[in-house]
Amino acid sequence: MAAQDDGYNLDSATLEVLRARLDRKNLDKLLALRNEALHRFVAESLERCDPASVFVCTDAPEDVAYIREGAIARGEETPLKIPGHTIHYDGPSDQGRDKAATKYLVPRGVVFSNRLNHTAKDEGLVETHEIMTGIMRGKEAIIRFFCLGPTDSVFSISCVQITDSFYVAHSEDLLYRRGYEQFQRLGGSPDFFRFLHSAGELEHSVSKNVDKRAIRIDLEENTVYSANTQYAGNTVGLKKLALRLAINKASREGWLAEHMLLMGVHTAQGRVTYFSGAFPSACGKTSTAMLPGETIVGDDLAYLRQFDGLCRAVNVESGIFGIIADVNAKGDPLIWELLTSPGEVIFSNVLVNDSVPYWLGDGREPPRSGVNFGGKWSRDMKDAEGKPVPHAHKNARYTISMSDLANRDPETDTPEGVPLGGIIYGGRDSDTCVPVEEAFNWAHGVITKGASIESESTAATLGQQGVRTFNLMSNMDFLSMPLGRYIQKHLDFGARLHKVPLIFSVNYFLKDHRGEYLSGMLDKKVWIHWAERRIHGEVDTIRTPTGLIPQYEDLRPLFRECLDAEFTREQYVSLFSVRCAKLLEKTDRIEEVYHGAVDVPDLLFVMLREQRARLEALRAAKGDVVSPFDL
Ligand code: SPV
Ligand code: MN
Repeated sequence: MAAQDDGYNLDSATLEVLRARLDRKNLDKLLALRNEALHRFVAESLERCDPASVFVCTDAPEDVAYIREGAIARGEETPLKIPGHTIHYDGPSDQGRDKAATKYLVPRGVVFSNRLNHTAKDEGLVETHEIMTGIMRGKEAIIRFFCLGPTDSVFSISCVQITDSFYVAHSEDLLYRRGYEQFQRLGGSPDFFRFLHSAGELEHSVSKNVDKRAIRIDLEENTVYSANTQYAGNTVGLKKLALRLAINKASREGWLAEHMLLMGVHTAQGRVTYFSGAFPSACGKTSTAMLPGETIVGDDLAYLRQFDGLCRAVNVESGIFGIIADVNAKGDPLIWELLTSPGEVIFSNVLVNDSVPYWLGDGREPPRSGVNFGGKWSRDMKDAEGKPVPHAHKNARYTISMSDLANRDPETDTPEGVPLGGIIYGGRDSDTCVPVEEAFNWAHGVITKGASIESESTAATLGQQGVRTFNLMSNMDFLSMPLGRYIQKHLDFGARLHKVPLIFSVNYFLKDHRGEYLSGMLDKKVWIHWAERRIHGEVDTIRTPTGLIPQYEDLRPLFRECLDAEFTREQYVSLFSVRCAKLLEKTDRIEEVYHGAVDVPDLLFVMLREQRARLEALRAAKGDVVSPFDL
């Protein structure tokens, strides 16, 4: 051990590496954190990746400015016309989360779900180390510290990110709470998350060696490695990579780490009720959190804990990495305002012409030509099948800090979080589930709502689109334990609460026989206000085989109040009819998913069997599709 003047002991080999790799100023910033586990991780990473220089970023504004400017100086971002706006491009094969390249490193002998992509840890680590060896040569490595959840809170998780991408480090600054100070509070504890990322060799500013793309998760070491990719879902460690570590940590500690929005729903009388909501990517999560008249706490990730028998939740993040397609002045006025005013915004993978960004569904005529993630684009371009090439990618995004939002909830940074009144589970479903339905109770909600989500696939992950995909709690892509065990954790969590949040399913995507949507963009406001009234016991319900649905006479005034719109009995019937045949097919599919999976609670099979029996009875009595007036 090498004793230093201030009494902090660090082994001399580690100290030597750090001294050789960092200049005095950066070394001081790093050593001031007095954390042996951190210093070892940094030293090992730098030795392996071999960057030309290292920058340690504290919470100081001048350090953060260095990163922001570095992204532009290195061509990872280019300024746009509006001050503060920049554009970043990911490569053509780097436009979404890469599920195939993402694997858990599982020690031999450990039982892991075969639905989750994994590989043997010893071999996987060797491969990862090989890929990482020398990967930062000639580049500058950035070391940044963040806090997941509010700082100085029981929810806080400290994180260190090492990356050679100024774009990644800049995005993280908009998306997460700075955590250098929080790291000091750790008092040397090794209980923090570690992320090592390299975009690898770049060609025209995008990752070149895509065949060597690897995202590897080591749950034992709370460490994630990510190489040869730039897309934020694969690289911003704090986002989906941290979620995988957090799900594992939460399950050991008795709380929940969820892919959920968090919002305050406000009544005209001034009452505020908090909801969380889990939706697969691109299914209306951000636009629910950003509903006009309500307040946003977060749009993507939430931690839930119990305090004195009540459920409280926080936003893990402090910014939004949102899908930009279909954001326009009419449907998302608040986001539109932000994306068209001065302030810090990173656009990714949109079309740029004359320093102005354009995206799909922005309500504007696209220019004749420009540059997008594929390079030069022009209106007359056709793909291999002769179809016009769209001007931007469907999964193009914007990155903003929530501090700029006028509708940001005042409790967003409260260390004890907000009390949760309701949880909504949604998916993209054109023909099966009603727009809103309450579960009979917590366990019924966990099993038949959260654990039964299906969604027609979208552009947020690489692969075919429009395929109905099972997505447990919309967390399927991020699960770090067998499905059954994760469900049991939810059941246990509710069992410890004196007052459980009510659970609802929602579906914004029902279509008629012509393929037209049956509900309007903002109807979600009515569904959530109905749920709010249920939480306060102010409206009654109609019982169906799958849950409790609204009565027509309660929805009609809500449409008037929330949207100043008429809601006819015909609309009600088309939206809220019980589609027995479709629901039976869904019940079969869900049961099939869990068949043979490890550790699935018996209760799940019992509840699905009971649901099937109720649906069959209704179908036998009243037919395949039953009007809510006939229930
Ligand atoms: C999602 O796809 O759910 C996102 C964006 O929130 S990503 O970072 O890609 O996960
Ligand atoms: Mn998400």
